[in-house]
Amino acid sequence: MKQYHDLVKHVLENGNEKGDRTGTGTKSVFGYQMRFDLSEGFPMVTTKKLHLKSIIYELLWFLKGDTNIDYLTENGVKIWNEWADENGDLGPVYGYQWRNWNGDDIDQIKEIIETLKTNPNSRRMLVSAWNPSVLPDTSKSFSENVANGKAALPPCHAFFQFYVANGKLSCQLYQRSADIFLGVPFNIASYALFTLMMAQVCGYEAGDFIHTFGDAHIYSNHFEQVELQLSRDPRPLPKMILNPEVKDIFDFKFEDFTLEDYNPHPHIKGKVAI
Ligand code: THF
Repeated sequence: MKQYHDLVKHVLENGNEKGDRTGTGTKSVFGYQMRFDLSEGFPMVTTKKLHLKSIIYELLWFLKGDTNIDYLTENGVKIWNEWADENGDLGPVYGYQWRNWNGDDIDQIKEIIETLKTNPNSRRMLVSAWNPSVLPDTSKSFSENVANGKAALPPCHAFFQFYVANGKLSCQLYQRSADIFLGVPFNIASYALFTLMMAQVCGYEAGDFIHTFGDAHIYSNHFEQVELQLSRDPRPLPKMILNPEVKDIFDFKFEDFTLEDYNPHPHIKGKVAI
């Protein structure tokens, strides 16, 4: 994953020192793009071990339209715990906006699948999680915002678009804010997986995943970790095999995914900024 290492190096070398909401401090750039040809392998970072289980369950949870962390907790996934209220709720975050935009019964995922099958030249195949009417009030706590019908956090991966050419399905994501050490490896794998799933159920080969960033930052308490990571040599990419029987995007289960030949370097711990 040369693309990821190039991003880390670019931000370390050119990043602005910038304060942030969490009070941690970052090195940050504005605007950057990576491209992954999904026929070359599954883009999982190999220079540290990634917890694929969290990535798969989080994606299945988004697709269910679920916004309570109980499903994640039941499956041993803790990555959303910090932001949920005492009932496990996060408010109208990703899954809600994807499947029931603004509470208006608009299922963005279903509509895109229909368009992908019937009018793949369309330039309107976008999904937005960014909904200004439910953005949180930053002077309030996560749980106060949820109690007021707002999202605990504004979406970081804010919107994405699909594109079909030569029988291949590509996906481009715009991520407004990106935690390069912790979040980005998850985000790449998650959208790459989503693209493979969408390609299978709509009858296309997988094309490219294009990852476009707004504020891409390395938190100051991750500098040591990224230096260690950069000192390691990237290894060949693994392969992701999907159960070919699944023909409906909402039917995928955890057991339908098999990752082959993933031989990463050991995990590197880092604290998440809240
Ligand atoms: N906030 C911050 N500061 N960074 C993020 O990446 C982030 N997200 C989501 C919402 N807010 C964010 C949450 N996603 C981990 C990974 C993804 C997260 C949150 C946390 C994390 O701690 N990963 C560890 C442990 C993995 C595990 O337990 O499964 C890791 O080492 O990868 C980005 O969308």
